[in-house]
Amino acid sequence: MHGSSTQARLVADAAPARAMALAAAFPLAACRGVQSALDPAADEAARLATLSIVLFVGGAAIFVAVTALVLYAIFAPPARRRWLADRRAILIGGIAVPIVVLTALLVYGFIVLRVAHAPASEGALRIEVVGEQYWWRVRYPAEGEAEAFATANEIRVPAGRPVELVAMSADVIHAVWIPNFAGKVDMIPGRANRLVFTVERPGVYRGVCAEYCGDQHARMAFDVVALEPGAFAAWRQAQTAPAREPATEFLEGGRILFIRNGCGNCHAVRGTEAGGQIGPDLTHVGSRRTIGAGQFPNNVGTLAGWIADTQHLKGGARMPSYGSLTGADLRAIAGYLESLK
Ligand code: HEC
Ligand SMILES: [Cu+2]
Repeated sequence: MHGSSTQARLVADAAPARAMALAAAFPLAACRGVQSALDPAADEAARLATLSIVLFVGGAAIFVAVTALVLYAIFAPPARRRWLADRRAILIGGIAVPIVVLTALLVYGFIVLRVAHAPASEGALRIEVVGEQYWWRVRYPAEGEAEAFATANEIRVPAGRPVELVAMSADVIHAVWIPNFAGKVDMIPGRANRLVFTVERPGVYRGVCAEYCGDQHARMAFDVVALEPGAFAAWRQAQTAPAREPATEFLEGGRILFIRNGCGNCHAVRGTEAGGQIGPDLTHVGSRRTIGAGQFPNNVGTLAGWIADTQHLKGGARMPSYGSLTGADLRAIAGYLESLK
């Protein structure tokens, strides 16, 4: 009995300390992650993170110094703080120091940003990303042996090679932001803005739309996968291929239903008669990690749910709900799409 109550007291005593340790770790934990500007995975984001830290530390130092001076001016004995009213103190502290400090930070900022805006080097991989209400069209132009292809809501890049991301818009202003890789860049109709970065660390990251673009702006995200060069080449090769032939009668039924319900008017499935260009290319939709522009994990269940009630899951998306499809038909269409690896 005695032992357990001591133990209880020890646990109770440790609780505040543990809570404090947790509270201290929390902001640090928030810096890590798939969508964090403070956890850089590419050169450009690393430069921006360093710039942010230098500006923050500089600002904090100035804040502390000014606060100390204010407290001194209020609480020091009048005889000792008289020098504060001296003309020289004002000239140095009020004019000379701010000019030197701000000029130094400004020049440093210019140097960092000039490197960041340097044109892409020769061998950069060009990827065109088009913002649409409320999803991302992604195009890989032909390059050497590799043929051009389109995909959606997912960008894959090789690690160690410069990437030139060309940002465009099909309707209103969007902005593309992959915090772990680089800063934001606006997607403006009729313009092509560029973003250049080299990914240093393979992994899975997340990008978002960073400019309000309508009802579902908040549900306009995408997956970013950085691969080793070999794995990237294999992925690119697989994406240029036409869609897989259905392997079973059930999946063949799904393909027929896909065409019969008019899905092909908006979606392309290369290698079939579906050639629509209004919505995302679905040729290899089964190989993507998520659907609905980064909203739902990609599996037969979420695919069926998406098709049956698009407007409930993402009200305002430019795709109608297909609530009148029977369960069997939904399963077949979703199964077919899931098989398109
Ligand atoms: C009027 C055009 C239109 C029609 C018809 C249409 N869709 Fe879509 N579809 C879209 C648009 C636009 C999106 C992107 C919505 C968003 O995320 O904002 C989309 C998204 C999807 C997605 C998710 C793709 C991804 O990568 O996130 C799937 C799967 C899909 N549609 C399947 C279908 C099926 C199956 C049918 C037929 C039963 C169909 N669509 C009919 C326009 C259409
Ligand atoms: Cu947007």
